[in-house]
Amino acid sequence: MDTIARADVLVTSPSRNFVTLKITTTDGVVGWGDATLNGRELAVASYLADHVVPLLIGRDPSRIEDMWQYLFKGVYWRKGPITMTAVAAVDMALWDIKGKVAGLPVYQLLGGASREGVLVYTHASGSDIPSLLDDIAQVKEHGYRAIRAQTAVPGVAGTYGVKHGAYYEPANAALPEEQSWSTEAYLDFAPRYLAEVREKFGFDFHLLHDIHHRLTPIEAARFGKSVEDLHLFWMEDPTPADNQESFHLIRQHTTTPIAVGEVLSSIWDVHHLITEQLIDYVRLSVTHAGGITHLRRIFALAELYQVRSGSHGPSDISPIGQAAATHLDLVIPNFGIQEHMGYPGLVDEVFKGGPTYADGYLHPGDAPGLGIDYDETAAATFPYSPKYLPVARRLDGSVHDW
Ligand code: KDG
Ligand code: MG
Repeated sequence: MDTIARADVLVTSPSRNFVTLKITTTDGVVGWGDATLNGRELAVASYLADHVVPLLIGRDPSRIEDMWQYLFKGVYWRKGPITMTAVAAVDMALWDIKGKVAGLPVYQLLGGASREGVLVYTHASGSDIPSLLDDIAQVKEHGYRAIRAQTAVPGVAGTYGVKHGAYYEPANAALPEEQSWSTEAYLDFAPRYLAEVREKFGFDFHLLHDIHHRLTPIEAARFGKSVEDLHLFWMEDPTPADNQESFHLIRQHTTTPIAVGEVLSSIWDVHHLITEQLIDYVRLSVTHAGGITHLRRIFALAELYQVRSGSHGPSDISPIGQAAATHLDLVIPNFGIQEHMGYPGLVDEVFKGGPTYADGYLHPGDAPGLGIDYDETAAATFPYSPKYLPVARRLDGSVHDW
């Protein structure tokens, strides 16, 4: 019987940090899994190398569900982003191996394509309204049918979501940068710039906006109400979802659709949001939510409540995680949209292949497994470089949600 012969945890930083799990079977089949958790990369690398890799050796790589249960239930300490990212990496690598052994792309193993391609949204941003409008014009030229629009807020130094150069990279410093925040300035400015976007470009594309957990429920309700005429595809993370109940309050006031999930990692983090129909899009990622095996279960629950998928796909999820997401997106009946930020150039030197983009859609391709390769020689030339997400402080100096 083919068993797991070895597993290696690889850390590289071709412009940004990525953690990758490589599983090799006794037959020489290699599976790749993404284990990148922005700003906490080495915690997941250690969890894998010190506590998971020794458990994998000699086990049957074809028993994906059993491996998932073993790593989730078997360890006693369940859930949380570090654990669920580590479990995800093993899960992805095993799906990659299963596809390679079968000679089929992973989406075929999951039931086959339900659509021709995966609708994606990308980011447009600016330091002010004119530069945001210029960026949207450029993004539209690349064929995107869905665009997330963010602009720096006057008086708020370092507003989240704004690109510096060609890419948005929030983990930007060896120690967390301190940024500022004013809810009043944001609530005054954001609806006005989103209105200008619709005024200039019309309504024939999906417009998305990320609030990044910055509002209280009643503030989020006010925001959602104020942009109803702009027909946003969604307002993302209007308030932290630690208290799932609090979304009842937002729902009572606005029909602006709501998307939540990028910092969450298990079905238990969203089950109330889903079963009470408090959100419209669930945004957990394959990489941070236990892999294909667990995210598929979350999407299956969501389907019963007419909640669609909208997975997180920033540049801090590696191309392996993005590939895994694209396979799942192609199959599930309640797919909504997939985030697609793209990567800085050096990333292509390490990660080879993966989904292809055309005309607003991604496709995972038909190579066996996840369809992506990792160049270990190139990766070794980009050593780990500590990078942290910023911290947000209110104008009075107190810490705000990031
Ligand atoms: O690691 C944090 C980023 O992934 C996050 O800031 C990006 O909010 C984000 C998004 O929606 O992609
Ligand atoms: Mg977000």
